[in-house]
Amino acid sequence: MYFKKISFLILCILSVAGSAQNPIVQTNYTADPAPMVYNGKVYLYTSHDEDESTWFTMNDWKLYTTEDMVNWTDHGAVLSYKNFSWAKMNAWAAQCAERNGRFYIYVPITNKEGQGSIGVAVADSPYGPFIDPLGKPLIRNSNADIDPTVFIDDDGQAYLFWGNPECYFVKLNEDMISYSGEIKTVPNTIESFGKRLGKEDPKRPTTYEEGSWIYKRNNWYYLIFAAGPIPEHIGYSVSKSLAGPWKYQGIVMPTQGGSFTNHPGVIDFKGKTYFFYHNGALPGGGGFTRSVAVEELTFQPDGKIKELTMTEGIKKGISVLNPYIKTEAETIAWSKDVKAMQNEQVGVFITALKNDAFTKVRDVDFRKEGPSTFTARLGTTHNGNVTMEIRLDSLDGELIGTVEVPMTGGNDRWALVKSNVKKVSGIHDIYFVFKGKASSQILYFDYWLFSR
Ligand code: FUB
Repeated sequence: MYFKKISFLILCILSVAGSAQNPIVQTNYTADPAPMVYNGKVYLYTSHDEDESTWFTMNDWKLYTTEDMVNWTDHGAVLSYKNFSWAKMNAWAAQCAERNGRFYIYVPITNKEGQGSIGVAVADSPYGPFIDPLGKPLIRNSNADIDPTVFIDDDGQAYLFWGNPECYFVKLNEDMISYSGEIKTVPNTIESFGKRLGKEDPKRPTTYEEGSWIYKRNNWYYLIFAAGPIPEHIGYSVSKSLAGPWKYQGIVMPTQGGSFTNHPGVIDFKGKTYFFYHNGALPGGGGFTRSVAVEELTFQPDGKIKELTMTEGIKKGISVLNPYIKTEAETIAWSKDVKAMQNEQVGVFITALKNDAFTKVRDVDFRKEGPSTFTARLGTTHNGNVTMEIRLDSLDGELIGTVEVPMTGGNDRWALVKSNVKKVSGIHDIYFVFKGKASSQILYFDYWLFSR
C-alpha cells in the first residue's frame, strides 16, 4: 500500500511537470471511460464530474478522440440527461456502440420518480446529435440499473450488461433499442466474482461492485468490473459463453489513484490492447472530481491479464500529426491551467486561465521543408501584452514564433491572426505557452495551422 501511495505521488509530480500523458484530459474532470474504435479512430465517451463537485454532480457525457493515443481532441458534451424527457438527474457511466452506421449510446439516469434507469439514444454520427427514440427508459428493472455496457458478438447478437450490486444481462434486438427474453442475473457467487474481503455485507458477498465491461479475445469473454470493497479496484472473470458460467480470475488494477471508484474500458486498436480507467490525479481531483487515464493492457500466454498499476501513461504515439491542416486548439497531449469550453460561435475552444498556462501537442511532423507562417483563431478581453509563444520540445525550448493576441472583447468574437515562424523541420512536440498579466482568462484559442 505504501509503495502504491508513493508511486501515485510520483505520478502527480510528473503530471505537474508536464512530462506525463495521464490523465489524458486535463481541461475538465472526466470519469467512467467508454472507448469505441470506429474507422481508425478511438472515440472515448466519458461521464463528466462538474468542477468542485462534492457529490456525483454529473450532467452530461463528453467525447474525446485520438488517432495516435497521445493527442486527444475534445468534442465537448455530446449528450445530457436533459435530452431525455423522463430524466431527473445523474449522467453516469455510459457506453456507445456502432451498428450498421448508426451509433447507440446506453446511459444510466435517475428518472423523475428518483429510480435508477437505463436509456438509449441514437445518432447517425459518433459525434451526435443523439436522440432518445423511446421517450422512456429502455431498462427499468431495479434500483441497481446503472453502468450499462454494450457488446455485439461476432454472430451479430448484441448484449447489455449492467448493475450494482447485481450484474444483470439481456439480449438486445437488432434495432438496438429494444430487448427480448428475460433479464438474467450473473450468479453473485464466489466462483463468478471472487470472495470479498473486509466487513461482511450480505448484499455484496463477492468482489463484484459495478461498472462491468465485456471484452472478447481468442474466443474467451472477459467480464471486467469495478470491484469492492470500497475504495474500488478492478477485477475480472472469464467465460466461454456470455450466458456464463463466469470464473473469477483476479485483479486487473489494484486500488490506487485517490478516487474511491474506478471504472474499466478496454479496446483493441492498431495491434495493441488499451485499458482505460479513472482516478483523482488532477489538481483538485478526488472521488467526485475524477480523471480518465489509459495504459496498454497485456496478456500472459494462457490468456490471463497481466496486472497493471497506474502510470504516467502511453510513452510513444502511434502516428504523427500533420501541422499543415487545421488542428483544433483542444487537440492536446498535455496542458496546464487551461480550460476547455464550448459556445455557439466556434464549438469547443480553450481558455488560458493564467500567465504561463500551456498546451502541448506531440509528434508534430514539419517534414523536410518546414513552414514559414502560422495562423491561429484566437482572442482576448485584455488590451495589449497578451501573447502566445510557440516553442519546440519543452516549455522553455526553442521559440519559433510569438503571436500577438488582439483584443476581440469576448469568446463570442474571434480574430484570425497570421505570424511568421522560424524554419523548422522534422518531428517535434509543440508547446503553446500563453502569456499575459491579467489574473484570469488570459486568452481563448480555437484552432491553428502552419503553412509554407
Ligand atoms: O460516475 C458515477 C458512478 O461512479 C458510476 O456509474 C460508477 O461506475 C462509478 O464510477
